[in-house]
Amino acid sequence: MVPCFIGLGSNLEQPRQQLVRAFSELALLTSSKLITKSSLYISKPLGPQDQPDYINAVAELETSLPALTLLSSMQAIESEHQRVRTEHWGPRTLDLDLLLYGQETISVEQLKVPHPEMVRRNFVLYPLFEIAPDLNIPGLGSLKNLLTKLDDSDLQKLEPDE
Ligand code: A4P
Ligand code: MG
Repeated sequence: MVPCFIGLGSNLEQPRQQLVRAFSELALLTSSKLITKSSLYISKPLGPQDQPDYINAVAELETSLPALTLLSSMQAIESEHQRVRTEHWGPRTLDLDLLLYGQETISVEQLKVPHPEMVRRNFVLYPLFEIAPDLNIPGLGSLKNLLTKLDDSDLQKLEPDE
């Protein structure tokens, strides 16, 4: 089994419900086990600003699926959420990004791992740190160190009963 981390994001159609549902769908993936879920975080949109705030979170999965098969399964979950792809970095009901696949570096057309944008995104690194503080990002060093370069001023952690 390979430990993997998946970033979840939504800013349309009841984003919190989208993420809660996505966590349970990830838990049902074949040949995989959902290990941990981070808290949910409210974040300001990166990219076009004329869109609602996002809810973001990270999940840890153990899987024996090959990385590209895992990606297809994640895209199938996105489709079930009626995700319609419009503008780049535009609003979406559900976005699932494969952040890390063990300690592998993957660079094929459909899949880049570690996710190339993750180290610049506080809404990815803070939830990741919450569930895996000792993580190493292949080619980029310790998560702890990467986190010192990103502030969390526009990020708000949601407590479970909020
Ligand atoms: N792809 C390559 N590598 C990966 C990977 N590691 N994980 C390919 C997932 N997919 C990967 O993705 C386009 C293609 O990326 C896929 O076909 C896959 O083969 P997409 O999700 O269809 O396209 P997109 O969302 O328009 O672009 P992109 O670059 O994926 O957008 P991002 O990076 O996901 O950003 N602001 C806040 N606060 N929170 C957010 O979550 N998200 C975005 C979207 C913008 N602003 C945000 C947030
Ligand atoms: Mg994406």
